[in-house]
Amino acid sequence: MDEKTNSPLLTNGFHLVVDAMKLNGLNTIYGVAGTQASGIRYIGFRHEQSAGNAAAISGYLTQKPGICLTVSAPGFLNGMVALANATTNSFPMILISGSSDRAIVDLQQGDYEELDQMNAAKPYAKAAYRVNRPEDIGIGLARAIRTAVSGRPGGVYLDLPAEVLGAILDAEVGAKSLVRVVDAAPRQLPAPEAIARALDVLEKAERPLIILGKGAAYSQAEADIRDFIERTGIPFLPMSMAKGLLPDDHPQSAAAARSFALAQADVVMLIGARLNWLLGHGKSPQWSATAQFVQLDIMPTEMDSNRAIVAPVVGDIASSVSALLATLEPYQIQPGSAWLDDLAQRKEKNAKRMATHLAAKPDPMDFYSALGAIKGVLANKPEIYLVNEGANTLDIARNVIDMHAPRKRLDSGTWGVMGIGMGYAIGAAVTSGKPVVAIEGDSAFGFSGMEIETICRYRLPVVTVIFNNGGIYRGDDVNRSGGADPAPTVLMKQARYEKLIEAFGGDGHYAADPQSLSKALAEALASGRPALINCAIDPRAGTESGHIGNLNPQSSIA
Ligand code: ADP
Ligand code: TPW
Ligand code: MG
Repeated sequence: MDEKTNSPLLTNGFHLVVDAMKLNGLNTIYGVAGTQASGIRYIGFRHEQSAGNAAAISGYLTQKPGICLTVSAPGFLNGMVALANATTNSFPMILISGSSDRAIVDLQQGDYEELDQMNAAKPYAKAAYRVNRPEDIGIGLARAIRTAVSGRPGGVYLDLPAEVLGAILDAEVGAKSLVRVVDAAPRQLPAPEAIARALDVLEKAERPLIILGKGAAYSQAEADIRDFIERTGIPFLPMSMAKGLLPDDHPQSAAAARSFALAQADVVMLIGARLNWLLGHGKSPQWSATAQFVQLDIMPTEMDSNRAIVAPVVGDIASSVSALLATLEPYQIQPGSAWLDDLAQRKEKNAKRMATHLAAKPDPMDFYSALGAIKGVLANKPEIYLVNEGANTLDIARNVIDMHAPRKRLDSGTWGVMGIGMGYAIGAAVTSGKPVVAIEGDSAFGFSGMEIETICRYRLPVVTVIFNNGGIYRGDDVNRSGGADPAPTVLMKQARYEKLIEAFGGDGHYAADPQSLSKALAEALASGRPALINCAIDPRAGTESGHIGNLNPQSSIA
């Protein structure tokens, strides 16, 4: 009640959404054309896809769903790419979109921004819900939060019709309708027999190998994971976003002997990593046909998805690893010494090859010489986030740049998608307040490049390094179709990308050799200001599709 007028205090649907968010510890909205509300930080983007990507990565980093808010139809669809990508990568996020009058939408009578959004979202989201009454906003958001973070995390769509958002109701009634979610992602304990089975299999292994995936990184169980790896002595391989879970220079890392380790391992333990295309589906020739697989995952149906799993451990990774540790004592797990020697030899050989690549000083720079410079600058800065997308720029940076802390490497992920760059960089900077370096292929950058303005507007400590090789994969292809147009994969090599950020008051740099690149990056990081380094890379240096040229469609006719 308002004491002066003796009439009830009122609220509306939008404010209820905000209050429901705050009640659940969600304090940031990423979106385009937002409405202000006290106590909520609103980050306004130039495109919904980047807003959605920022929300998704904040979900990955914090274990709380990132919130993206869009307008209906086109704004919703722009955000959907990010929601689908979040679901594919198991990142918790909620896309909230306003929607038009359903009476008109459902009869397709042509409303402003008409689209049947909920049904459009369903196939690409973990779940899609609609709130049809303002008093259901609280329960609707609670349901969205729980769905996003429990079990395998993912993207949830929450449809809010304009009339619900605009509805007026008694503030007290509204407040009472809100729901605080208790234990949104409950622990899921593995069965004791599953733990014993896994340890039995590991005990019999001669050449065991542990693969760490981004599910392991998400679960924030790195202390126990490290303990388990060190106590068993089993070599490990991190998937790209699991780099840094244990430092890349850990003596048990088999990363420098990756192909050898996959092909030779006789028992493989997957911790929060799927046997998808990124692991050759677990099949030969990449893997031994007789290797046995142990898998830790929260999703029961992930087991046997590509290859038989002899010891499935279904549970959350923190609980599962902790149970493994608690039960480890009587087991004699000991990788064979021949295995460790073989791996060490391979590592040394490959490390020498890498050192030669990095030491070469080609002019113009190739990917290795540029990345060598960046590696040097980042070596003692474990707190820095590294965002990475492109083809060669992605594949080679993943191998060259060591990570020393968990959840610092954010990249194209399960889809190998382009366009996450600036959104992830902004999400990481906003969530953590820490500096971000985004290493971007010149093509990859273009997908979210306008968000450079967002970075400057919010004065975020993001340094974007563009690997400008003048194209997609390479910059030297020629047009073979007969016309005067450039080849389809060619981009403007002479483009002065650094001028883009200068237009918005950020610092632009151009680097054509490793020394200038090191200097520019060190300066940019020291300043804490938004910066962009246009890095000249030899257009002849890359290969088609980077390291996955073998996945391109093959045809016997040219
Ligand atoms: P990568 O790409 O790094 O190999 P994936 O995204 O393929 O990793 O696999 C991540 C896996 O981790 C998914 O199968 C997902 O179900 C699982 N996962 C995510 N969070 C957890 C968790 N907290 N506990 C257990 N498993 C999890
Ligand atoms: C949404 C296909 C894969 S890699 C790539 C594209 C367009 C760009 C590679 O060029 P870049 O890197 O970034 O300059 P480099 O170092 O090799 O020159 N659309 C989407 N996602 C993907 N993956 C593509 C297209 C693709
Ligand atoms: Mg390129």
